Amino acid sequence: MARKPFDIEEICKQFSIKGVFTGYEKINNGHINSTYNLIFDDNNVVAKYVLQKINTNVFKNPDELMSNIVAVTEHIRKKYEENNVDCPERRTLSFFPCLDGKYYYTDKDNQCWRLYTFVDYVYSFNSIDSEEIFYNAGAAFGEFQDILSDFDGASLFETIKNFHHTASRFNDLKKAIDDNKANRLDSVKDEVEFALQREADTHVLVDMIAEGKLPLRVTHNDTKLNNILFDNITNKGICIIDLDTVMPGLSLYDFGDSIRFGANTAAEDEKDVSKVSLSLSLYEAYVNGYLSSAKDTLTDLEKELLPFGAKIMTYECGIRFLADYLNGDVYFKTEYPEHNLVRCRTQFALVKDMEDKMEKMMEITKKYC
Ligand code: ADP
Ligand code: GN1
Ligand code: MG
Repeated sequence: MARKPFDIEEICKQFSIKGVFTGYEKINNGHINSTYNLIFDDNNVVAKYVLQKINTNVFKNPDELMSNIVAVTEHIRKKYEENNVDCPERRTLSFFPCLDGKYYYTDKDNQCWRLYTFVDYVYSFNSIDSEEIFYNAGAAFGEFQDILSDFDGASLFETIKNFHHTASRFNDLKKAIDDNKANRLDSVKDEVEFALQREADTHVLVDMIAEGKLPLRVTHNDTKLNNILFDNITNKGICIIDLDTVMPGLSLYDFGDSIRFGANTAAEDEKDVSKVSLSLSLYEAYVNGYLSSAKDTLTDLEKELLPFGAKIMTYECGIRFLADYLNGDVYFKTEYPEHNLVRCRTQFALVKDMEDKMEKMMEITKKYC
């Protein structure tokens, strides 16, 4: 564990928290923010917090971002308290205001920081092969959507414009192809062809929203497995984190993104694409878990489109990685020059496998509707 880095200690002093800072640990899970677990000594009792540097290149308006997050977490906490659910304080994050009352602190280098409760006795996954845990993940995201069903979506700011507007993401890719900023186009001809062949798919959901066929709900929009904290003892998903993109959206986005990440037999950045496939048993476990808590809320059309949601979210993520590769890796954190391309290839391999398994996915889904 690292000891007392000057800047982190200084930042913590801006928030009203008790105890003496003793050390921190960097968490390297996400692609966007920078996260640190902090350890404090509060009269010989260990107190833990999470400090996160907000990526303001991605989230350009931290006031709007934090306003969304504080409102959503307060709503969730209140609901659990009203229903007398055990340990409501472990079931959603609590953010600390800093001395000027804002929920983030801007340091001298113009970096924005937020501080919130560390949830103890939990674990999170970057990959999974347990159907039971993936069932629990589905149940947790289904419950998250359910608990926000009476939250007024109109009060939320759009923290990233057109975040899951797949047709708009497709246009971003076309622009990245035209600009060819990083001079990498020649090396990605196959991937570009794969993406362009599926343009028609990019309009399906946005057209249905425009026609009023699919309801906008308050959704998480980034339902990766590592955005759930699982309780050490019960193995249930106890707390949904990474709330930056909670906005009005489709249930299909949340369902689809979970499948994209969690039901892949390989990691998102596996270099050997022959290892990539959709695990039908994990798919089934998630559908079962998700529908166990969200079945009564979803319309028939939403349920019918769940398999397509999984495919389109995987495709969308693939084109975002490809566009970022062409743009010179300006959005997602990368560890080596081809990282975004490797990620794009796994996503496209998974899309292909889902296309081959689409009928099977539809059959499985029907069983739980
Ligand atoms: P990013 O936006 O970079 O994905 P996250 O908010 O998802 O950042 O946090 C990254 C990781 O840090 C999570 O996957 C989880 O393992 C851990 N983490 C984040 N917040 C907490 C918390 N409050 N309690 C315990 N662990 C946490
Ligand atoms: C990012 O922050 P993180 O790592 O949970 C991204 C998601 C992508 C995901 C791909 C705000 O999620 O949209 O699906 O990477 N988040 C943002 O792994 O762009
Ligand atoms: Mg995350």
